[in-house]
Amino acid sequence: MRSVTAVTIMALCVAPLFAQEANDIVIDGDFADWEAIPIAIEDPNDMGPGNIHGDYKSIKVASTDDTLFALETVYGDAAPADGFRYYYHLLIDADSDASTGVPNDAYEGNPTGVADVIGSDFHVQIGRDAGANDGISVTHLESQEVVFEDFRWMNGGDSMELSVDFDVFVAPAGFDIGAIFQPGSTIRVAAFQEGNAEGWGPIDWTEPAEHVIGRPFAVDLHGKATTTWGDIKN
Ligand SMILES: [Ca+2]
Ligand SMILES: [Ca+2]
Ligand SMILES: [Ca+2]
Ligand SMILES: [Ca+2]
Repeated sequence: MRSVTAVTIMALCVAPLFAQEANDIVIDGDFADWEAIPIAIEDPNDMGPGNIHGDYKSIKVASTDDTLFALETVYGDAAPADGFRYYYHLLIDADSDASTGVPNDAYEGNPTGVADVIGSDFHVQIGRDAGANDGISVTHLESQEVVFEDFRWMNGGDSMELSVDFDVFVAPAGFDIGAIFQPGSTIRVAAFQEGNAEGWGPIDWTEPAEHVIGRPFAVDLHGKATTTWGDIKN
């Protein structure tokens, strides 16, 4: 005959492995809050040995209905204070439409090598010059208008985390692409880093990933069933 304690222990053993949701992310330089969020973009160690700090390794993306979060990771130290300039750009295809915005198959007249081209409507830049901030900004790309500055971000080791409210992503007059960043709508995200660690040499481009605004992500119940964080909360 089972005791109440035994039943309780059994219940604990089959308890779901809870994933973090974007609501739990804090921009504090501690990246433990990202552990359960899957990598959206992986990029190879494809820069020269002098530019490991500007060499993208992976990107995670998360969102609530009103805020975008990202964790950008490189092969060296993210945004280091080493005397060089680094410009990490998260590209946002806000309408998931390659025919609007600026395509990322070419940059300043040169092919980028990106295979799955997006039409970036905005970018979210972390700019660094000798360890000082040099443009922590959201830019509307077709107009080149900076629409927001000084969003929250923190770096530490190989990573940096950031958050930007969706309501700052406003296209200037004449560049309207309709309703964007609605809960449940799909955006595409990619990235590039340009800097002078190797004399404004190779630029690191990544392939894109899709992200659904505010979507709860799958939680694996020890392989027995799959549910979502949203289901669990209900
Ligand atoms: Ca954090
Ligand atoms: Ca890379
Ligand atoms: Ca677009
Ligand atoms: Ca790359």
